[in-house]
Amino acid sequence: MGSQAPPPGPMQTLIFLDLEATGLPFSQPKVTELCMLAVHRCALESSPTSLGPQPTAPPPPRVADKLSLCVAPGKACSPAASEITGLSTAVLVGHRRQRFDDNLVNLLLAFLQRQPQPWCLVAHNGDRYDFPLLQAELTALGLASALDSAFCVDSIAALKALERASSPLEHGPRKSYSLGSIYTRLYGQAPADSHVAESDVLALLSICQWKPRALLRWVDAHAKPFSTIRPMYEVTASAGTSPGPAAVAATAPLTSAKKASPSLCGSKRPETLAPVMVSGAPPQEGLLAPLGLLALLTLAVATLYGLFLVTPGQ
Ligand code: DCM
Ligand code: MG
Repeated sequence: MGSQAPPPGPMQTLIFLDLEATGLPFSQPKVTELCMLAVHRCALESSPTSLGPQPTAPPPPRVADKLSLCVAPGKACSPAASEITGLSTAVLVGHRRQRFDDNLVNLLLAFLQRQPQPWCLVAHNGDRYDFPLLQAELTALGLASALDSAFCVDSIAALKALERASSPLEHGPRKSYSLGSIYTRLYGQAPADSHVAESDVLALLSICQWKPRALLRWVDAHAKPFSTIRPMYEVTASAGTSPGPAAVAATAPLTSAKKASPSLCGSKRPETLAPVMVSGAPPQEGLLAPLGLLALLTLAVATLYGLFLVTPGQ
């Protein structure tokens, strides 16, 4: 947002968002599951503040809209992503799930348009993962500005601020700000079904209900336009509704972001990098031809030398 842009004013709807995908940012992931849960700010304004050292997780607001979709990613899931999410490309295709296409974007927009504006997307580690990934999927469809009227905040930053404000004198060991760790710290038990988009969204909503009015104040002060989010990786926009694998020409990542390190995000570990292939051929293939030639030459020289030795008169 430029310095002239007017402040957006209080966010009317908070859209809690979680994406599951084929892997971590350096693998240029594609979405496998998306969940959005929309609540009006009044639901949080009237939500009771959690009391005591170990409150129980508050129930979600009775009035909330929810959209949860599985998506065929069009590329393989990493083993780690499949393991934690329970989703694989084969299963998603087997269940005839559709790609992240313009129908899905229309569905998202129709869902958003039912909510009073301004809308603020809230995602845990959203600045490094969910927002740039969503922007990459939109950009691949040539719809980079589809969510330009939305705002967004990362709940990791929000919860850090809220926890620090609640115990400013605490100087313990570095805390983890993974969704599971915050939830467990606040409510004394682990959230259910981590890495299922809907469950993660519900856990996210719960931690945001810990101090709901302080959270709203923080969101109003820190909401930034979604248009400021750069795609996670460079994509060539495709025309048409269902891009095949070739239509999304992913190149170098635009952000150095990765899903938060273990200290920030508990179980989130970077994957091992796949070996780099040059022009589609394994790197050792190029060495085999000269080595073979060398071996043949050595054999020929040795044979000639042997013949020379056994030739009578030499
Ligand atoms: N992810 C991963 N490996 C991890 C953690 C996460 O590949 N160890 C990817 C796949 C998940 C996505 O990040 O679908 C989103 O993670 P989360 O479920 O925490 O939102
Ligand atoms: Mg998740």
